[in-house]
Amino acid sequence: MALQAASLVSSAFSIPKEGKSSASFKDSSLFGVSLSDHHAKADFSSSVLRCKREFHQRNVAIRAQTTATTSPAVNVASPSGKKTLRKGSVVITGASSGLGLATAKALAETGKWHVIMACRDFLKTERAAKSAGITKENYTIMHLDLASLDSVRQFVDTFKRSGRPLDVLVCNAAVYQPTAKEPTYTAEGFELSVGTNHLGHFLLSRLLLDDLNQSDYPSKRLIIVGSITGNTNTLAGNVPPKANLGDMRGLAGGLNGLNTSSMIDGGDFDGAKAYKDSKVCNMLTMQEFHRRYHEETGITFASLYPGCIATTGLFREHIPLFRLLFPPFQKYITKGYVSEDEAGKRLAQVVGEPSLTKSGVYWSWNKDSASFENQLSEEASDVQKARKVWEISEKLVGLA
Ligand code: LMG
Ligand code: NDP
Ligand code: PMR
Repeated sequence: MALQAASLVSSAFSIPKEGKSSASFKDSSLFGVSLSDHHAKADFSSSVLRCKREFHQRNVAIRAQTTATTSPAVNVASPSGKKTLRKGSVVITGASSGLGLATAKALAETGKWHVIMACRDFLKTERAAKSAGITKENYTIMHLDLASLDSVRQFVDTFKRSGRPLDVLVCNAAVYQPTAKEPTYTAEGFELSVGTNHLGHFLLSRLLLDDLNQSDYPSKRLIIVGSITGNTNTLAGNVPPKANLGDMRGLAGGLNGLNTSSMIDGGDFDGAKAYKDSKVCNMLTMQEFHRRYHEETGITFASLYPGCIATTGLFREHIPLFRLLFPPFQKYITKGYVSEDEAGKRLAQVVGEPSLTKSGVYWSWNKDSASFENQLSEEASDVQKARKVWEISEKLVGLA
């Protein structure tokens, strides 16, 4: 512990050495003091974005006329004869609890969205939707187990056959195994955290990209939930064990723990590190999507850190003492805490807000809950690493 604390303090002080040092601590306020003011930046960028969006909408209108699509018309006539935008159709993985459920609720409440809750436990999800008060006509549950690539393919099939359009895909589900001593594996034999959080979502979003592209909705988006803990340009990202993909020899070997390591960098298994590494992969994947497909498709690719939602099921495998102390620690000491409701509203903004259409952005929120474009760490914004993660991952999931 003493060693960990010492290394935390020393790494905290060495942060500014990293390339984009001005970004240090931007994600949060510490001890109640905001370390930088993002207001001006957020306001400025939103007006730029408005212009961009208007331009983009005109583009979409033109493209929509030339693209054959099975989606229902984007504008539907209301009883008064007035044309209004149809309901958006959004898939959210891991919507049975925590952030995913809160986002589903926030979107459903607007009456503008139909939420497809893509979950591994149907009954749990049904109960969760009911107790969150999401009304029947606003959601559909479809089975998806991200720890099985067969299940991912089956989900994609079922979704396509449902005839629903895909306007926004939110890759939100995750597992975190901070106390596991030995690795466990997905159906295909990938270490569970990276297998579920990254590889499952990688296949899902690759297979659904075309459906997103076919959508005639004014703003179509692919959102992958990232985190501050994968970003070593922040204090939180310097709490050991730190994310580090290294040369990715473990990933290239298939993370199977047999003839290769279960960790991306080839090291010994560490559940907390595997989770943080998986979040780095999520953030790199979002940017690689942006570089490869944004111009051609007009799809907005984004990731985010919604704040520290210290009460969710993510910490279910942590020791009881941690689960007891973590929420007050985040609430009163780091001030990084957000409620599930607030975090759900933040992700719902990234799904539907007209001001958040910029692609390739990692969104965060300041202490007044205003969104701003945050800086990723050097590793999480490394172009070569992003390409390498993409190329290795497509081999592992059978796309290349
Ligand atoms: C570890 O365990 C595992 O060992 C590791 O293998 C890995 O799995 C890891 O990342 C996952 O988890 C976690 C364990 C040790 O955590 C805990 O048990 C609890 C952590 C929660 C932090 C508790 C802080 C205690 C403070 C109590 C506050 C509650 C009351 C608030 C009420 C306020 C009323 C006004 O995790 C640790 O590493 C914890 C280390 C403990 C050090 C305690 C330090 C106090 C916090 C001070 C923060 C200051 C930051 C300093 C930096 C300043 C730089 C400018
Ligand atoms: P929860 O544990 O509450 O939610 C995780 C969801 O993922 C659950 O619905 C869970 O399903 C689902 N899930 C797990 N494994 C699979 C699988 N194999 N197939 C399908 N679904 C699966 O945690 P959070 O709400 O906190 O996490 C949501 C996202 O937010 C994650 O991406 C996390 O990394 C991110 N995040 C969380 C932060 C926090 O402070 N909590 C901070 C930053 C980012 P089930 O209900 O069946 O277990
Ligand atoms: Mg962290 C300074 C702010 C800050 C923020 C915003 C977080 C977020 N954390 C901060 C600081 C600290 N944390 C400090 C100073 C410590 C040492 C006491 C600390 C410890 C800590 C632990 C042990 N924090 C954790 C853990 C976890 O097990 C969580 C984790 O890393 O999961 C991968 C975690 C988190 N801290 C956060 C956030 C958002 C998490 C949840 C992880 C995530 O979803 O990415």
